[in-house]
Amino acid sequence: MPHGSTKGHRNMVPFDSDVLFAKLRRRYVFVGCFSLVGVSIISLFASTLWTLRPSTYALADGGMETPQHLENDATTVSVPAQAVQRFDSQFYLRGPPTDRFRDNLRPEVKYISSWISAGWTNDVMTYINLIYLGILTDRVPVIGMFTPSHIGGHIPPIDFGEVFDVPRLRELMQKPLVEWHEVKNRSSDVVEELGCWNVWEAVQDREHNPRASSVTGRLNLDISYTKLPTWIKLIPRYEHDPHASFSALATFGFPETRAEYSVDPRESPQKHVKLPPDEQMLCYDYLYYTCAHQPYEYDYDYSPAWLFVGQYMHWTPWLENLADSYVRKALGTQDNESTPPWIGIHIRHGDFADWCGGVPVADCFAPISVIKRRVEDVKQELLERKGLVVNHVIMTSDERNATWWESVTAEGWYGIDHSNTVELYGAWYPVLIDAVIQSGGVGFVGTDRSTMSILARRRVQSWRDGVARIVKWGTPEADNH
Ligand SMILES: Nc1nc2c(ncn2[C@@H]2O[C@H](COP(=O)(O)OP(=O)(O)OP(=O)(O)O)[C@@H](O)[C@H]2O)c(=O)[nH]1
Ligand SMILES: *[C@@H]1O[C@H](CO)[C@@H](O)[C@H](O)[C@H]1NC(C)=O
Ligand SMILES: *[C@@H]1O[C@H](CO)[C@@H](O)[C@H](O)[C@H]1NC(C)=O
Ligand SMILES: *[C@@H]1O[C@H](CO)[C@@H](O)[C@H](O)[C@H]1NC(C)=O
Repeated sequence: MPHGSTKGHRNMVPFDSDVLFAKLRRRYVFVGCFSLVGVSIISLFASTLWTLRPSTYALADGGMETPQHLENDATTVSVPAQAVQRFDSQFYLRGPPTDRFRDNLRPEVKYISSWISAGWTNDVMTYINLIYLGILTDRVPVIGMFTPSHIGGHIPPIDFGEVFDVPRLRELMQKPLVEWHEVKNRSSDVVEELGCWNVWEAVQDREHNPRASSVTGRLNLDISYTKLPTWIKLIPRYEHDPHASFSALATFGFPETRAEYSVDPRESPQKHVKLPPDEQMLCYDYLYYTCAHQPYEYDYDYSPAWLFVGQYMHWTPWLENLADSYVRKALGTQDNESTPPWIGIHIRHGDFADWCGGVPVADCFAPISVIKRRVEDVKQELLERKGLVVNHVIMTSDERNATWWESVTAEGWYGIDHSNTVELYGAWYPVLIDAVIQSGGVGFVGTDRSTMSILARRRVQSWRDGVARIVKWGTPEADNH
C-alpha cells in the first residue's frame, strides 16, 4: 500500500466539545488515585532496590544481568552468561503458554495488544506503533505474528521473533515485550472473549465496522468492540486522513478515560457477548494510522515511534547471516574476504502501476537513467562525508520483467538470486532477505511512497550513518533534479 501524504494539515482544535464538558465519575477517580498510589509505592520500592545494589549490567558487550530476585547475596551470580535477561517473558507471564491467555497473565502486570491488517512493511510499522503505545501507557506489549497478506493466503504466518531480534529489542528499549505464542498455546482451540477499543470507526466514515484482521481468528479471540470517540483523530472531522494521535489513544489505557467512554459495546461475532474494553489486556483494532504530530510520520526524522522502538528492532542474527550469504554470493566475494560495503536500491513496481493514472507505465516508473543519477548522488555524498568509495550496488525489486533486470545488470549493478529461496527457506524469505539487504548498505536509493523503502532508508540512516535518496515517479519529469 503506498504511503499517502497529507503534509501541512495541523491539529487546530485539540478536543471536541463533548470532551471539554465531560464529567469525571467519582468512583473511577477514586480507583484511579488509589492505584496510582499503589504503583508509586511499588516503583519507589523497586527503584530503591535497584539503586542500592551495584549493577553488573553491561549492554555494550552483550552482557546480561541476572534479574534481582534470582540473585543471591552469598553466592552472587552463578547463572550462565546470557541465560537470563532482566526483561525476559518469564518475569511477565506465569509460565509456559496456556490454552487460555488469561491463565498466563500476572495479576500485577498490565498488557497492551493490537492486530495487523495490511502488507508486511505496513504491518511492521503497525507493531512498532503498538510497542510505542505500550511505552506511553506503561504496559507490556503483546505482539502477534506476521500474516501473509501479500505473500499468499495459504502461506503460514511467521513469528515476530523469527524476523526481529526480540531479546536485543528488549535490552535496547529497557522494556519487556512478549509474543502471543508465549502467552497462549499456538495449538489451543479455546475461543476467548475479549473487550477491545475500535479505532477504525472513529477515524474514518466509509467502513462501518472495526478493522478486520486475521490475527484475532488465529489467536481464537472473540472480540467485542467499543467505538472510540472521534476526538482521537489527529485532524478533527477531516475525512481524508484516518490518523489517530498516540497521546489520545494512550488515555484509554487509564481508568478515568476508560470509564468515561466505556459505553455501548458491539456484540462479539462468535459468542455474541458485549464486553467493556479489557482493563488488563488493553487492546485496539488497528494502529497503522497512528502518529504523534504528522500523518505518515515514518517519513520524518523526528518520528518518536522510530526513535524509541523502530530503530531498536534489529534483524535476528540468523536472518542477518542468511542475507549476508546472499550478498556474498551475488558479489562473488571470496571465502577469505569480508563482505564489501554496498549501496542498496529498492525499486517498487508491481501494483504501484495502479497509481499511474493516465500515464503509461513506461513513462510512470522512474527509468534506470534516473535511478542511476540518485545512485551517483549517494556515491558522491559517501565520498564527501565519509571518505568512502563504494563500488558495489545491489538492486532489490518486485519487478519480474527479465528485460528490465538485464538493464539493471548492464549498469554493473548486482541482483539477488532468489530462484530457490522459497524452496529452501519458505515464501517469506525473498522479501525478508531483500529487506535485510536494503538495510545493510552504507547507502540506499528507494522508491517514493513505498513503505518498504521508507523503513530501509530509516535503517540505513540509524544503523550505518548511511546516505539515502528517494526516487520520485509518476511522470517522466517526476525526479528531474
Ligand atoms: N522480494 C521482494 N519483494 C518485494 C520487494 N518489494 C516489494 N515486494 C513485494 O511486494 C509486497 C509489497 O506490497 P505490500 O505488501 O502491498 O506493501 P508493503 O509491504 O506494506 O510495502 P509498500 O507497498 O512498498 O508500501 C511485499 O510484501 C513483497 O511481497 C522487493 O524488493 N523484494
Ligand atoms: C499446547 O497444546 C498442545 C495440544 O493440546 C500440547 O500437546 C502441548 O503440550 C501444549 N504446550 C504447552 C506448552 O502446554
Ligand atoms: C584470497 O585468496 C585468493 C586465492 O586463494 C588470493 O588471491 C587473495 O589474495 C586472497 N585474499 C586475501 C584478502 O587474503
Ligand atoms: C519489460 O521491460 C522492457 C524494458 O524495460 C520493456 O520494453 C517491455 O515492454 C517490458 N515487458 C513487459 C511485458 O512489460
